[in-house]
Amino acid sequence: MTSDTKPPVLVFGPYNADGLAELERRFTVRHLKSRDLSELSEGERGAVKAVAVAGHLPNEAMDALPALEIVGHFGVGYDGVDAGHAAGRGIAVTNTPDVLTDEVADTAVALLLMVVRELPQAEAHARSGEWEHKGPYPLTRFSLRGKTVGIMGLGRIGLAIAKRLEGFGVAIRYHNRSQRGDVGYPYDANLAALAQASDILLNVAPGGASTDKAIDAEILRALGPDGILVNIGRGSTVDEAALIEALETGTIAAAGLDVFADEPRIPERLRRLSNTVLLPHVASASRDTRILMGNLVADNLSRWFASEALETPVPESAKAGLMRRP
Ligand code: NAP
Ligand code: 8YV
Repeated sequence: MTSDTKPPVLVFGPYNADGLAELERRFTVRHLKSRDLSELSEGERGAVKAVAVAGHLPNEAMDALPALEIVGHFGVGYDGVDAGHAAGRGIAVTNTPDVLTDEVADTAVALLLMVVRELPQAEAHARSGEWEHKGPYPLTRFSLRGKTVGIMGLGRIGLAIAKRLEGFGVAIRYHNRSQRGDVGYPYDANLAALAQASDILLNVAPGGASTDKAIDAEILRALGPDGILVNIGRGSTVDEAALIEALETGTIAAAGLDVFADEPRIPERLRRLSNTVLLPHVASASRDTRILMGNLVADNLSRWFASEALETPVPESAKAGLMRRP
C-alpha cells in the first residue's frame, strides 16, 4: 500500500512509541500530541474517520470530528472514552483486553507483597547501608499467612490475580455486580461485606460512574485497622481524601497504589506516608505487553477499514451493533 492508499488515522495525545510506529506502518498518521484539535483545519477535522488514543478523548473532541467512525483505545480500561456517547453517534470503540492480563496480574501480586512485607522499605534499608550501621530491618507487622484477599472486580485480570494468589495459600473472595457461575470463591453481594471479610482489599474493577469513589470512608472503616488496600484498577474508584485520612489515623494499616485520582499528580500527604507503596501506573508497562496492546489497536483499525469484524469492540459498541464498517 502506498501512503496515498493507506487509510488516515488521527493519534490523539501522547501515545506509546512502538504502537505509533505500528500505526504509521499501516496508516497515514497525523499525531496530535497537544490534543488540541484547533491545530487541524476544518477540512482536516472533517476528514478524520479513525482516532487512536491512550487515555482521555473528550466528547467535545469526538463531536468536533463529524466523519469519525471508530476510536481505538490503547488500554483495556476505556473510562476515558464515553463509549455510550460514541455509540449514540454510530462510532465504534475498541480496547485492548487479554493481551495485558498476565502482566497486570503479575504487578498486582508484586505490589501486594511489597506492601504486606514492606519490601521497598527493606530494600532502602539494605541500599543505604543501614543494615551494616544500624542493624537488621525490623520484623514486618504483616504476613500473607492466614490472610483473606478480597477482590473487587473479578474479571479477566481479577481472576488471573486470584489464580496466582491461590499459590500463596491465602483465602480469596470477591465482589462484582453479578456473581460468577464459573468460580468457587465466596461472593459478597456488596463491597462493604467484602471489605469486612477481607484482610487485604484489592481493587481491579473498571473506572467510570458505577465505581466512582466506591471505596470511601465507610468501606475503609469496614476494612479495619489491620486492613490493607491495594488499588491496581482506577484511582477514581477510591475516595483519595478519605484514604489519606484513613492511612494517617490508622483506620486502615497500609495501601499499595498503582493508580491515582489525578494522575500524574499524587497528593503530597500520600507521598509522605510511610505506610504506602506507590507505583506510577506501571501495571502493564513492559515493552513486550505494550507492543501487544499497540498491535491490537492497529489490528482493530485495519479490520474496520477492511470491513471485517472488529476483534475487541467494547460492550457498548457490540450492543449497538457497531462490529464492522458498514
Ligand atoms: P473485565 O474483565 O471487564 O473485569 C471487570 C470486572 O469488574 C468484572 O468482573 C465486573 O463484573 C466487575 N465490575 C464492573 N463494574 C463493577 C462495579 N460497579 N462494581 C463491582 N464490580 C464491577 O476487565 P479487566 O480486563 O479485568 O480490567 C479491569 C480493569 O483493570 C480495567 O477496566 C482497568 O481500569 C484496570 N486496569 C488497570 C491497569 C493498570 O495499569 N493499573 C492495567 C489494566 C487494567 P460485573 O460486570 O459483574 O460487575
Ligand atoms: C495503561 C491501563 O497504563 O489498560 C489499562 O486500562 O490502565 C494500562 O494498561 C493505559 O491504558 C495506557 O494508556
